[in-house]
Amino acid sequence: MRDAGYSILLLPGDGTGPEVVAEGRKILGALAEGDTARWHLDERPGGAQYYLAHGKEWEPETEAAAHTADAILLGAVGWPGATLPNGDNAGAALVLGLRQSLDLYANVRPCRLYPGVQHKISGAYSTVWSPKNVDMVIIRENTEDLYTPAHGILRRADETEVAIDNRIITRKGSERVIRYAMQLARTRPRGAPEDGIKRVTCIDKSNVMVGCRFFRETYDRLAVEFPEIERDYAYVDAFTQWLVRNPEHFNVAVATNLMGDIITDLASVLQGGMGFAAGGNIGDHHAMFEPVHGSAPKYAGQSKVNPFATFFATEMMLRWLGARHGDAQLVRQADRLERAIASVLAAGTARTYDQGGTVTTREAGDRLAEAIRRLPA
Ligand code: GGG
Repeated sequence: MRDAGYSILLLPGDGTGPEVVAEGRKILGALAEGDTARWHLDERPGGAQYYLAHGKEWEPETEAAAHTADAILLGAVGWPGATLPNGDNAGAALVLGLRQSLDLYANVRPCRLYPGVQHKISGAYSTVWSPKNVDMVIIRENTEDLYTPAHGILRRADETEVAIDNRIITRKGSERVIRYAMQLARTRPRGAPEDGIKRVTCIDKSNVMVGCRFFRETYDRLAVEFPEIERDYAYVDAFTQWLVRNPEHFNVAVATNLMGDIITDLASVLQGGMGFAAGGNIGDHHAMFEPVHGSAPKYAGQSKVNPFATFFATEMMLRWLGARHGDAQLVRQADRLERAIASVLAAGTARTYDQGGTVTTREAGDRLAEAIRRLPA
């Protein structure tokens, strides 16, 4: 452990972001009780609403703090009407900007249905989607593809005539995210729910696009280094139906950036909705954790949205920090947080509106904090 504890930067962002990050903060506080203080929190504003008020997305000191923090917990960004002069959404510096400047190349999105959570297909468990058969991690490449700023527009006589986004797929970007997926599959003891096999599915559109063909060739070349991992392939269009029909087949899946973004939103339906979907943006030296959902402006200020995605993001953050620094106590705290989350979800005592409940964001945080205190540090 670091002598001064780990520095965790909180970037609540916009809309409902500050509401869910406040609950994440509450949970970190409950974990720290009875344990020596292992982290210190540095919370700073920024995002689209900050841009509307101050003419900039964040202060230079906030960006600098992101580069020196041991880990970052982000809320959400985006606000209607907050647009930069170049047409980009204000607030993107905190998400897309940090993914690039900190080189957070693997976007890790677990998709697991916990007992007590209703998936969003029918509102009732079926034999197809149950906690037994939804337990996968989708890895999304996070720095290239259609997200690189290799784009432009052609304007003639004040009319936009053409808009072009170039899709960039590099050897380095593909290799490192595929290797990340293979290494993760090695560490997942249960493998795929269907058969326990440690399987990595390469998701692409290699029957049409050269970038995807290159991505799949890279997958095949690297797979040789991981003989214990079963190779598996899915064209992205077919994957969308298999994901819903046979989620138990999937253990770890790896995809390019935009496809990964789309399929993880779909996958979130199997885990109870976006209110449960957490993501880790991981690089070799930095990491940022976030609920996958956006700022949900229509719910802002109502203490209504589901904070569990932020709780899962917090758990991922503690686990990553613990592994990175060889800090077993931090890993135990991540385990404790996961057990507390599982117990509250199983008891059904923290259901927010999206789960058909009436519990507020704050009350859900209170219930989880109580559950944490019941478990030994
Ligand atoms: N919770 C983070 C957030 O607000 N994300 C919105 C966003 O800009 N996402 C872009 C992406 O993940 O592709």
